[in-house]
Amino acid sequence: MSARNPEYDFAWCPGCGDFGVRRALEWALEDYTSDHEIPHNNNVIVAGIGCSGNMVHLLEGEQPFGIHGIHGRTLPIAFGIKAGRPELNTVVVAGDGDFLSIGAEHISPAAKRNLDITCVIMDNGVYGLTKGQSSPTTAFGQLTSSTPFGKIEQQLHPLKSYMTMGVSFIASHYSSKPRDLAKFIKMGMDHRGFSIVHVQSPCTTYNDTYDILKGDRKKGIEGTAWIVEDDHDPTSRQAAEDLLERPGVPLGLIYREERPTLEQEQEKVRSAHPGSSPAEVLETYAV
Ligand SMILES: Cc1ncc(C[n+]2csc(CCOP(=O)(O)OP(=O)(O)O)c2C)c(N)n1
Ligand code: SF4
Ligand SMILES: [Mg+2]
Repeated sequence: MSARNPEYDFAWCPGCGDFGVRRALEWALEDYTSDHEIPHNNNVIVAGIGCSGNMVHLLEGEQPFGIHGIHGRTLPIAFGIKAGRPELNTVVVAGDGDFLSIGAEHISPAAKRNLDITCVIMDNGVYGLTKGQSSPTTAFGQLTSSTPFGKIEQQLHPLKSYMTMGVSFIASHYSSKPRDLAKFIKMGMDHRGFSIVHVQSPCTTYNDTYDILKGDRKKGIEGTAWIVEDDHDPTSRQAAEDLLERPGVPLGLIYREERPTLEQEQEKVRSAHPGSSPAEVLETYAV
């Protein structure tokens, strides 16, 4: 897909956080495309299945290539794209259910490979498209359509999980700040390696967390989102881990590590073993 389908009729609910993420992604793509002087269709968006996955059809302006894939399988699809066309700027867009539940098994291998892609994860703490079931990021005890007596599993901390799995770029942000969010998505695209921008993107229909995140003085609610201080050193693993021990939702760059990408490692092997035929390569397995 590289052009909009005029007959595509999906619409997000009014106030859905995904609108802000879409705006941010459009800005980030524009910046990346002009900075790197590449044509728009050198960007590829790989979408999961969920309200968030519809992002790929709803982007405004010049269209990147897009694949609306399989629930939970954005990362294998992105891996295939990079294997065939490593020069493409490949961006995964997926929801918390898609990425962190059915798709979770793919995160660690992609992180270990340092696959050079950017993931924009829209976390609304619920399965929006299928009508509000609990997801890994739903709070403990929360009532949802699949947990009518309260969720009995602990809530996942995605940012800590990403750190543990060895993701080389981790940012956390919020859909209501699209300008700032765009900067972090662009930084993720510029980062050579596996980057995740984890975005709080509230679902106004099944899990409206705007007040919880922003706070509301009149209702006596203190916001849980806080901006990462300028003196945070994202290159320090210890500093990132300490930061993630603080309660609430940090907004900013948590961690960044420069290390070779999968492609660079493959290149090292290729140049050390030039011209090996498939038969020669298979022979090495027999030893
Ligand atoms: C293999 C498979 N399992 C389950 C589904 C049903 N399904 C579609 S979307 C979805 C959950 C979506 O939640 P999330 O990824 O958080 O996206 P959101 O709608 O909240 O943006 C599920 C379970 C499916 N389409 N395919
Ligand atoms: S159900 Fe929730 S996530 Fe889906 S479009 Fe509506 S507000 Fe957005
Ligand atoms: Mg969701």
